[in-house]
Amino acid sequence: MALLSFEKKYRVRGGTLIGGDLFDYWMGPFYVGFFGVTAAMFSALGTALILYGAALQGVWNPFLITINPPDVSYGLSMAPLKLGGLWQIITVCALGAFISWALREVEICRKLGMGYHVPIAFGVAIFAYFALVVIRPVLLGAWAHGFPYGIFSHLDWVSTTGYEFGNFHYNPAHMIAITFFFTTTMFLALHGSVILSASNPGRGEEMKTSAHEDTFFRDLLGYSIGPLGVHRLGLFLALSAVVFSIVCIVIAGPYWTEAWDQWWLPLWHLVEPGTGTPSPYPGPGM
Ligand code: 07D
Ligand code: 07D
Repeated sequence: MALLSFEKKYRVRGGTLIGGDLFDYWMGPFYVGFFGVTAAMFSALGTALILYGAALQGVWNPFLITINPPDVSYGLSMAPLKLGGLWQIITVCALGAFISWALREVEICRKLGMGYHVPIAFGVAIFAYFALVVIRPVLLGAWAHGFPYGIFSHLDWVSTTGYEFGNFHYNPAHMIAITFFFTTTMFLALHGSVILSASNPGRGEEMKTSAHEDTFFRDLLGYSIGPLGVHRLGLFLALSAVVFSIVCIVIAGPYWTEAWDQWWLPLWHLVEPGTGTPSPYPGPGM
């Protein structure tokens, strides 16, 4: 079915979560919906407040604009606008915009009678942001632990927070998250390349289908996960990467306050577990 007539067939009323027919229409190719309107409002307010913060800061270089969270002395209370209050309101706007966007995705899924995989996947990313700017700061007792909103300043936060725990690479959940991220890119490269190799042949050559793709991997590895399975696996790997990222940052501070390499020492019997004193006997392999 041609794309335009397809769109006509599936652009139907209904499936909204709230407000019935209100905003149940399209603007050009975009579905509006109640949550499209709230997303636009939250983004506009958040962006305006970032620009206001930039004006207060007197800096217009996009790399250097930064909206910082309040000082640790404000704990979990509201701070004055110019001393972190802006960061607090922008955080609400960001969460409002991201959640609206996810709910707009849900409405589109409902209209099309599709599964909710896309909004669920985006929901996991939103949860990572929520963990960084709400869950961890609340567990640590101050909004000051959220990250600043700036292109360079948020990199400084990642670096400083990492070094607060010595070598952050020794955080076990960070290791698992990184392994999932690396595996995701490797599997996406394998999937993308096998699809292109089969379905985008040279001029005059015949297009191959999933039978060839499956056979390639059976010849190579003895097993092919199949056309549906590879997408399940991809989604699982990508979401696991983010879930373990959430774990790695939420445990850093609320659960573990020392350098992360210390976490491993009892395991290798280099120190007496729980005492921090060197073990009288050498660990395995020493
Ligand atoms: C490609 C989809 C498109 C999205 C893009 C991002 C904005 C921000 C804001 C001027 C993959 C659009 C950016 C709207 C403009 C202002 C105030 C997604 C794609 C193109 N980071 N981060 C970037 C965000 C965190 C880290 C780039 C957001 C954590 C490191 C971009 C968030 C930690 C590096 C950016 C967020 C962290 C980056 C490219 C939210 C741990 C880089 C992002 C809301 C997760 C890289 C200069 C990208 C870079 C980079 C945005 C959170 C670490 C500016 C919106 C606190 C180490 N981050 N980031 O392509 O070049 O994502 O930085 O949580 O090296 Mg970041
Ligand atoms: C939070 C983004 C959410 C985005 C949303 C959408 C818009 C709209 C509009 C385009 C989670 C925003 C959308 C704004 C855009 C338009 C139109 C994603 C989020 C909702 N690390 N590390 C991670 C690696 C080191 C440290 C995660 C690698 C050092 C800290 C991941 C290395 C030290 C934190 C990761 C490395 C250190 C992390 C990030 C290598 C620093 C975190 C991915 C090879 C000295 C963060 C939850 C993620 C985390 C995190 C990877 C090194 C510190 C696993 C590969 C040793 C403090 N690191 N890291 O979570 O877990 O995405 O966040 O060296 O906080 Mg690390």
